[in-house]
Amino acid sequence: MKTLDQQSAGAELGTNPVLSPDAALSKERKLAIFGGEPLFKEPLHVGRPNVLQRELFLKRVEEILDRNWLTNNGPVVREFERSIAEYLGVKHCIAVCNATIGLELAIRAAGLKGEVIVPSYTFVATAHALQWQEVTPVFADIDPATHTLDPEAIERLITPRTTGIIATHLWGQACAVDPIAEIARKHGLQLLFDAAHAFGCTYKGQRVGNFGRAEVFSFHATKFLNSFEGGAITTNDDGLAERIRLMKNFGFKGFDNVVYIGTNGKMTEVCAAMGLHNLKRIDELIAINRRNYEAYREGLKNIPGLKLLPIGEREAANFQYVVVEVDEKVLGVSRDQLVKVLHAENVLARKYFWPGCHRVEPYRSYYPNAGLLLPCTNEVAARVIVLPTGASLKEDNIYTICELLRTAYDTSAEVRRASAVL
Ligand code: T4K
Repeated sequence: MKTLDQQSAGAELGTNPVLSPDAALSKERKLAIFGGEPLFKEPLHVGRPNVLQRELFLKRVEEILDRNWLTNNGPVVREFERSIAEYLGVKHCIAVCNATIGLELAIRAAGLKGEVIVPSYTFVATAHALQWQEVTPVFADIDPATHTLDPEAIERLITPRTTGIIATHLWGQACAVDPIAEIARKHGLQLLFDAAHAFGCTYKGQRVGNFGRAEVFSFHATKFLNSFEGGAITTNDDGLAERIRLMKNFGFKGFDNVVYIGTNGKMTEVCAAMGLHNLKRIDELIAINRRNYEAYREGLKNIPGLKLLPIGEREAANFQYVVVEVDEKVLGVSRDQLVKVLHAENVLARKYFWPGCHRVEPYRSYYPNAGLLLPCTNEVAARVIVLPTGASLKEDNIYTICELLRTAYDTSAEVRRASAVL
């Protein structure tokens, strides 16, 4: 049997980022931030798409073209939906064009109105999906240990106008499902989950996709399981599934009968083919991410001031985000200065989800004081960096990135001076 490294090397992964010829890390090497040559010739992205065994995917595309059925609930979309439902052990899966539209459909079909409690520390699409449906997102704080919604913070924000909660399973790990579900039950609130990051993850041994009234996944190109663009809504509620199916197809029930205000949320056949192709390789994709995560853990373990967020210690996780917290006082370099060091070397680390939804428009104008109730969100958003991972990254690249971070620590005084003038 091939090792993961061999499989990765044999797969078509796009261009592998290689070290610049004379830029190997050594004591004498000048960091690019000081004018040295960047360590990597090509940018290393956090969300490089995984495309394994391209020829098999292209064969599926040929079949679609031969069939001349390109979208509108075609056979590949139906197979993708069945396969997801089976994998998750959920009754219904409705494939959609992306998770943002998926969230809007779920919000509308579940009848959310007035105010809905969401984390501010999430991708802005979670809040936008509500606002787009003219529902007010009310931002609750997070647990700094997991970066996901703090159940106690939710309860403090419930008003007579509150109709629901949308909790995000962040970074490929489930949020505190049971305590949040208990609050929703106690107050008669609807509960949806933004599961964009959490395909393949479990909570108390059960796969994410089965909780609340519905959960919404993303299969965007940057997700470890991608369908170019795409998403899926999963639910065990027959009535809700039926409404979502109608709503995603303009509200059509039969040829000429429109029964709802609907939209166009359909997934295309080619997108479903990509999703299905990747779903068949899901164990391999998770194993690659896990290998990367372990390599980072090893590489970062002796660098003071950098803490890898623990993932997958008690539950199944997909390891698709490598999240590191920067303690400026210990490292001697701030998070933003560290990002400058990395970007100069072509390591395009991201500051997800800086600055938090409450500090971007329109929310910062609508609720200028929201941050007063979000101390943990503000702190976490200021110290997180997300590092590159995925199938296109080699283990060596990871150790090089870690050495680079070590150099930033060793030369922190110079880094602070250099980044001040950039
Ligand atoms: N809820 C949550 C919690 C989410 O994180 C997201 C999306 C959603 C909901 C909504 O799901 P979708 O509607 O998208 O299905 C990216 C993604 O665009 C976004 O899907 C994702 N979350 C978010 C966390 O990251 P950006 O704008 O920060 O990064 P982007 O798209 O520029 O990609 C990151 C890097 O990946 C790029 O620097 C380059 C590289 N890349 C990207 C693409 C698209 C490639 O190498 N190839 C590519 O094809 O949002």
